Amino acid sequence: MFQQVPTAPPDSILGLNEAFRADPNPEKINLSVGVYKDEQGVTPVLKCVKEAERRLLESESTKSYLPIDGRPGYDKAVRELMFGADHEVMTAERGVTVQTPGGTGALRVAGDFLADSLPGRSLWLSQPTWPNHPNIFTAAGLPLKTYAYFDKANNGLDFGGMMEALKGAAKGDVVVLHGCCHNPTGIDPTPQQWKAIGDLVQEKELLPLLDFAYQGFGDGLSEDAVGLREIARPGQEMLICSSFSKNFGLYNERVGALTAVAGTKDEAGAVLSQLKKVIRSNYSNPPTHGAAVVETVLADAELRTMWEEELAHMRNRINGMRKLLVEKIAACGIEQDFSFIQDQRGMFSFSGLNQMQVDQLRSEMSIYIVGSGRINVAGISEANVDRLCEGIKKVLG
Ligand code: PLP
Ligand code: TYF
Repeated sequence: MFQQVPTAPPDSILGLNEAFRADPNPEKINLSVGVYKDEQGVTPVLKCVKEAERRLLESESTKSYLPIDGRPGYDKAVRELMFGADHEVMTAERGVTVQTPGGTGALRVAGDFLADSLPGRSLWLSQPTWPNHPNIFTAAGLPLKTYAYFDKANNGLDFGGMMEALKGAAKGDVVVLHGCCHNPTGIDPTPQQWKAIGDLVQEKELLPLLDFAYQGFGDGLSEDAVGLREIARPGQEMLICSSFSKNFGLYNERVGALTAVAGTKDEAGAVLSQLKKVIRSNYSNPPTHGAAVVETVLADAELRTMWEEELAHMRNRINGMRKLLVEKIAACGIEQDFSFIQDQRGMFSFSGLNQMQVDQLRSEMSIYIVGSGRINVAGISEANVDRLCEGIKKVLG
């Protein structure tokens, strides 16, 4: 029977890692998959995580199942981290959270919930977006539409085009917004633009779904939540998909969460019951370890301070590499203006390089970036930046 099964194409981003590994060039540079790397090119385990794991290993007394919605302490800590303890969503108790395997798990549970409980709506994705978004929501059976996002001419946000497209959304349609550090462009709305997005969502009665995978990687934990807090007006409904893969470096532990904010506490309870129904028929209940680590760190003053410092270090290193790259590009005699890289935020930068130039970087220099021209800035270091600039100069011709 299996002879009828064709080979599926590899993941457009993760597939590049395999090609990189197979490349024998000792000077190869991997700027593809969005994983943080330190100055030495290593993706470290955070010290706060190691310490939380040490404590957990000592105190763990059972491996029994978690509840379907995960660890209650974790779920509450996730909401507090996003909104702050005093926010109206918290005091009105209109938010419910389920622990999920990664941000990807949160997106899929959200997709299944929408297909089951609120059918018939279109889901709007930014153009471009993370390539797994269309995969996940198509698998959940949702009809997809796109809104303009990237202004190629100015390497900025096409805010006019975005608002124009979303004005065409029907009441009840779902709008996927990247909470911060947009993947792949690195371009986020300003606080004023977030306000206008909040107004539009409210006026048109749209359902915002925030993908929040990089809190703390842009400008800071609360700075990166300005969009989320602007959207979360009194009574406004929303969905938020959190990931702790990047900001806790817990990639392979699969730690995420889906938070649903309803109009009232009772409505939130009904939504929670539906989310649990979706989870039961999917993976039954989540794994505990990574979420226990996050919960432990967030609840302990000493570990939390340690985490915030380690997160700030990752953020500052990335933003420092943005500055260095822009300076080095100018210094090596490239005339084209790349200063926009410094204004982008998060792990990624849309470099403006086209597919042909990306292919040439790979074949002639063993420099790996995503076909869209997306560079993982977190993969740049003092040790490889000169060779990267040499490559960019070469492919620009
Ligand atoms: N959403 C965006 C925008 C991402 O970049 C990622 C990256 O992996 C995810 C979701 C998924 O996160 P996770 O690795 O926790 O599943
Ligand atoms: O965009 C990235 O590089 C990260 C990692 O299917 C990733 O979000 C990439 C592709 C994928 C899962 C995670």
